[in-house]
Amino acid sequence: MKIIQVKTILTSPNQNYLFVKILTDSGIYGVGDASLNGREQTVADLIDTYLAPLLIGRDPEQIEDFWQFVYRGSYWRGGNIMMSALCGIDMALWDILGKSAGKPLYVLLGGKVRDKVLCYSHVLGKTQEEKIARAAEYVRVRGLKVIRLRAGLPAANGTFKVNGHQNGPKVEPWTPEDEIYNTIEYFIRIREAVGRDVGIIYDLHERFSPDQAVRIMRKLEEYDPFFIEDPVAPDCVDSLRYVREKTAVPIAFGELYKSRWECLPAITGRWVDFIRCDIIRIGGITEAKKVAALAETYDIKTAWHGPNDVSPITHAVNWHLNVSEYNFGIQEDGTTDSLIHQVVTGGPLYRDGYLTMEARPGIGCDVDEEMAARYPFHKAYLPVCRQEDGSLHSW
Ligand code: CS2
Ligand code: MG
Repeated sequence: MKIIQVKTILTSPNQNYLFVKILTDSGIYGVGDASLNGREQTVADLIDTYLAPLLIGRDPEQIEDFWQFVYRGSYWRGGNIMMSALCGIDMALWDILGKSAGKPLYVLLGGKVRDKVLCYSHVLGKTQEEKIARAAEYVRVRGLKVIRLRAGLPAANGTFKVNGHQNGPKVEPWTPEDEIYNTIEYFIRIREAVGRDVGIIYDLHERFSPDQAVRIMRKLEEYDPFFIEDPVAPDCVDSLRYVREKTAVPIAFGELYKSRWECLPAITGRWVDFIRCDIIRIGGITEAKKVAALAETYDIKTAWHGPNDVSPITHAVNWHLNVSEYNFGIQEDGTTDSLIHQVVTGGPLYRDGYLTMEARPGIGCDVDEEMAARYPFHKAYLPVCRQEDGSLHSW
């Protein structure tokens, strides 16, 4: 089998996505997700200009070799653009392998070790009051066992939108003292609303300094968070260690990591309880199985990033990893946006607190190119945060 064509597909059903389709001379093709919110066009250009020509004529079954060839062979290693591009290709190659073997991806990864994939959903709503009411409803009506929250300053009008703006980033205010207070108050009210048996996750979105994160987490200890997500920025590894040493709250970390080497101190130091890389950002399935194996070695569970700005293809890959990994912890469920399901078919669906998926050979998804063309891509920016004095802060 030989690769004969590599296509990139940009589309925007409510949200921008980038897909990779790799065609072979056998008639089998594979699809992958290379979406990088706010930088989709750049990733597509990298694939079209540099990587696609390297794939033509290659054996699609040499997945590991191509990964190493791109990662090490280009001398300039990694980064978000390169790893997202590599992921789109990596997923498409695994998809081809599964289809040609007639086996679902999870079988290629070692087979099922569980029947159910526990997931958590983000509680949406404009105001805190609305979110508190919704949280209780999610549990009662939708059967969620674990929910996730993020306060969002009232001044920011509840916005934490990921499908950004076309003419430049929207500026959101950031007042840490208000946010610390809000987070603590909001968490306690949610705990009262849903009771003791529901898991509550809180996303701090890498926005706090280590001492601010510790202040929040210590106050929340007695309210039993399932975990606190991304308390500090990943740039300085000592920040995470500082937080870990000062609080007993479980920590999940890693949606901004770009490789297994970036995860390494957090794993070997046991500074996290859950590793939650975004598998697009670390270069796909080939790298995710290595991160999972490293984490297993240190008794750390996985909680792969799964927002709605990655497509159902990635949600499906997450599901295949989840059912075949020994050290699976929980899965973020971002599968609810409906328009994308017109473009990508076959992804997992939410049911009663779990993600379920009908297994088919390969990843099990397909991209409808005609549908994708009906939702033309347009450049969009993620928001930025500025503090009261005008200075920029991590979003
Ligand atoms: C978030 C994401 O799902 C999450 O945990 O942190 O929504 C993140 O903000 C987006 O993926 C950014 O595009
Ligand atoms: Mg997050």
